[in-house]
Amino acid sequence: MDFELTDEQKLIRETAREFTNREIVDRSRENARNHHFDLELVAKLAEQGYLGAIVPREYGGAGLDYVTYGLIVEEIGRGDSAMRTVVSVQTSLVCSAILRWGTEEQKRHYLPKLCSGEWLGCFGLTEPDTGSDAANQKTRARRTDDGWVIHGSKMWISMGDHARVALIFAQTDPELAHRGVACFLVDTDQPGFEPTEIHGKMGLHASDTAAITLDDVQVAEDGVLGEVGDGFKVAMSALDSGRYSVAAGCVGICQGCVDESVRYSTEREQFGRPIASFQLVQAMIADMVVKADAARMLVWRAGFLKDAGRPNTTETSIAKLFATEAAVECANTAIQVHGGAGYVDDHPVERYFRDVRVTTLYEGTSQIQQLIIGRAATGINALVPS
Ligand code: COS
Repeated sequence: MDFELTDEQKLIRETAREFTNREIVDRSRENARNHHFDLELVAKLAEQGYLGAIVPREYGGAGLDYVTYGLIVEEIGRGDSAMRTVVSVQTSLVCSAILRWGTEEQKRHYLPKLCSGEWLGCFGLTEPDTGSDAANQKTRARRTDDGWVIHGSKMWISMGDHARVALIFAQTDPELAHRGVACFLVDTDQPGFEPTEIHGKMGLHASDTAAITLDDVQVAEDGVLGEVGDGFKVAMSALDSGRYSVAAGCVGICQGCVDESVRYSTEREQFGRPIASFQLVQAMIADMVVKADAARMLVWRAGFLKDAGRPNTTETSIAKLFATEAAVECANTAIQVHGGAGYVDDHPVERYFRDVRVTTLYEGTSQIQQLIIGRAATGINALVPS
């Protein structure tokens, strides 16, 4: 399995594995039970360099490649998807967008603070009425004498309640459709920026998920990320990184399901022997092993392409589609292996099952990934009426 990985990558993976086992695994159940967004643990992630892994050192990051970043995210995803979400949003959605589209001044202003964890960031693309159809932003930005004023609302925003800086996508000219969208770096202390925590989620109880209203929030002229009109591309390119990160986290869930199921089935006895000795149980475990391996290979491929600077949007969607669906199935199967014991949170599989469900929804549903893959395969954009 480790072909192509360098010694350094293996070492970094081992360190992330030990860190996850030592710092994350034990806290994850209590944090989920208490709906606790664990800022202390976020600080430890930052200390390890996991919040800006792909950001060059000159901007305060760890300067790692995408494959290595994926290995780290897999380990954290095995430990706790709520913490993995922090890493994905901060690194892939926020830092990667600033790195790719920011001016030198913006990079120097934001990236060191985001990498050190001093500031958290959030990614405000989704709105109450704008999910898959991301170009159709209802949030409006209008020019003023010295900048912009933003009005609208955002929905399902991870870290919306704790972020110090928010990337907010808004329409500047509805006639231009996606070419009128701009991305703004919004200071969340600004009057009119109001996050509200969303309650009642199925999973990710230890994650901060918020709705945000923007009531004429002011942004200075230099608060635009990229050019006005580039906003949709900023979002799509950030999602190329975000989807990769979600996929890597889901490889971690698949692997966690394998590990927990092997452990439980070799200890648990029925009919006078460990249940792991029954062929039907082995079939379930084999199915999870195959899914974990296949998902990992797809994530690695996407990572290699990113590191080589080659186009990877389709391969990233393939990895995201496969890994998230595989993780949903693995979590379900792992509970089956555990029987009644898997139905309570004494075992991580209960949390895997609840936490994994959102991964086929956020950062582009499975159906959006299928459209992207189908478009690449056929050359036909199913979203454009023929
Ligand atoms: N990187 C950079 N630019 C990209 C891009 C990418 N990965 N993908 C598309 N673009 C650009 C295109 O090149 C095109 O540019 P031009 O205006 O110069 O032609 C523009 O963006 C529009 O692209 P496209 O025609 O592909 O857009 P569509 O509206 O057909 O499709 C989908 C867009 C459906 C793929 C998109 O809306 C999407 O991903 N939706 C899901 C949104 C999502 O994931 N939301 C969850 C957010 S949770 S954080």
